[in-house]
Amino acid sequence: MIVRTIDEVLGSDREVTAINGNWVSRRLLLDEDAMGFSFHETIIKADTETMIQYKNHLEAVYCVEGEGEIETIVDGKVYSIKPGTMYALNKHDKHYLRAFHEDLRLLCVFNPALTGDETHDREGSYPPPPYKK
Ligand code: 9YT
Repeated sequence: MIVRTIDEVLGSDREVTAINGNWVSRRLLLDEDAMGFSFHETIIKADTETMIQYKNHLEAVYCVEGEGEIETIVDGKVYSIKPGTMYALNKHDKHYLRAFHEDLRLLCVFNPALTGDETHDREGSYPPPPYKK
């Protein structure tokens, strides 16, 4: 059994901030926890826009606080995000993530699991997971 609180993650090496400061990710479950996925609470800072495309991962996101939107870049479709909204990037969808005038608080699951300190590269992606024997 793994039991962990957000207070244990805050300020630890499981709390990762985007290079541009747009988000902070508190990684409650990581690859080393051997669940087959990672599980994070992510705060998207108010009044920010972030381009994301997870080429090597699938991600599902559930909003618990704040309001914003995603825009899929291939077709310009805009989807509003508010508490109770879930979106799944099942096609490695390239998108903009925008938080409106308050922080967005999101719960995120990644498959494969993140290993710990990943931050977005210039394409808004994370590197592939390390090869495992
Ligand atoms: C929703 C999203 O992808 N935000 C960027 C950070 C990511 N969720 C993470 O690493 O927790």
